[in-house]
Amino acid sequence: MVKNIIEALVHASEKAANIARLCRQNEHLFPLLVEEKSAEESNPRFVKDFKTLADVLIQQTIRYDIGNLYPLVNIQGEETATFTNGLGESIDLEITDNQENTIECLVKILDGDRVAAELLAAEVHRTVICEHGDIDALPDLPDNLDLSGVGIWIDPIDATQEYIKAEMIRKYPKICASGLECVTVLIGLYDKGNGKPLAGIINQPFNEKTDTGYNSKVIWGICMGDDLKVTNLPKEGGKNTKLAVVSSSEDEKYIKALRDLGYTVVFSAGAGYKILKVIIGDADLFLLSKNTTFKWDTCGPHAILNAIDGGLFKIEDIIESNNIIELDYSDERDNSNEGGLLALRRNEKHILQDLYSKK
Ligand code: 2IP
Ligand code: CA
Repeated sequence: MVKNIIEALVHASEKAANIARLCRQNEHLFPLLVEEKSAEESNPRFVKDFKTLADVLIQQTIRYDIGNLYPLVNIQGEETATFTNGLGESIDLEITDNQENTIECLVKILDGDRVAAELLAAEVHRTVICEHGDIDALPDLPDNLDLSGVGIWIDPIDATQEYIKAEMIRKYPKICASGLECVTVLIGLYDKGNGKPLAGIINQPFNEKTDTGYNSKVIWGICMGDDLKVTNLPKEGGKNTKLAVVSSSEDEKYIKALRDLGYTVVFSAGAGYKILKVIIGDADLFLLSKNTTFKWDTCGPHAILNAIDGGLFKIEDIIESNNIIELDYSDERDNSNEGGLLALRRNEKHILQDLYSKK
């Protein structure tokens, strides 16, 4: 019996991390993940994109597990659940309580690869209790929390390219430029009425190498009004680093502005990972001027930032009109975070002013 929906989501994030690790570590599944065959050389009936299958499988598993416990909550994710195989058949990856059905569905998608289907289905139907993330510290949620008024955004595997390539480059002691460390599972809960993020989980499946594989790092945060702001982060918020993390494709103009303000600019992959670095205090800010993130990338991390009195702001509004507007999740027609973003760990509005003055 779980304490509340946040605990259920933490366990779901760990099941997602287990599936992500299995696909990389299992000798039968790993070749499927890395061998992206060209259209000519691949068997036309074979699922072309195993990494998308891993993504969809994780998303549908979280949907099923959480939907079972909390049927009122609206759950959305980055992926759609339909695959079209080489025969032109559309197959919906649907999870039910019947493991055999999951196997048969996966066998169809995987063109008869029963070994892979059974391995994946076993993980999907496993009961997972997350041992990371200090679940005992989860608070009670407000009695009046109406679950029909909340939505969930899932990014099953953020930084998919890093997940496939896995080439780790570490330029700063605590920040990777690329590699498996940049991969995260992101889950966010938001208020459908006002669009504010309410709670978030970041699970980093490849955080710590062990003798047998990897362990997760799990960070959660809850921000429900001024009275309930809780995370599992250490109380001490860390010192200022004067480090700014940005995407390797960031505009020169913004990089220069940050350097002029005295920041060391560190390039790194993964939207979720970069916000995580800000949350845990390895960087002071993350700036992204392009519209290349989506609600599933930011909802969960944003809630954790709010829980520590940081924020996620639209960079375009700051630069153009000195307007400080937080991202919100209310408009369900438009999933992209238009106008870029700036993630701040603390309520240090002077950084926004400084950037405005550099426009
Ligand atoms: C991506 C992923 C990329 C990121 C991009 C996201 O999500 O996090 O790494 O770009 O914004 O949408 P960058 O690494 O340049 O910041 P996904 O991997 O889920 O497509
Ligand atoms: Ca993503």
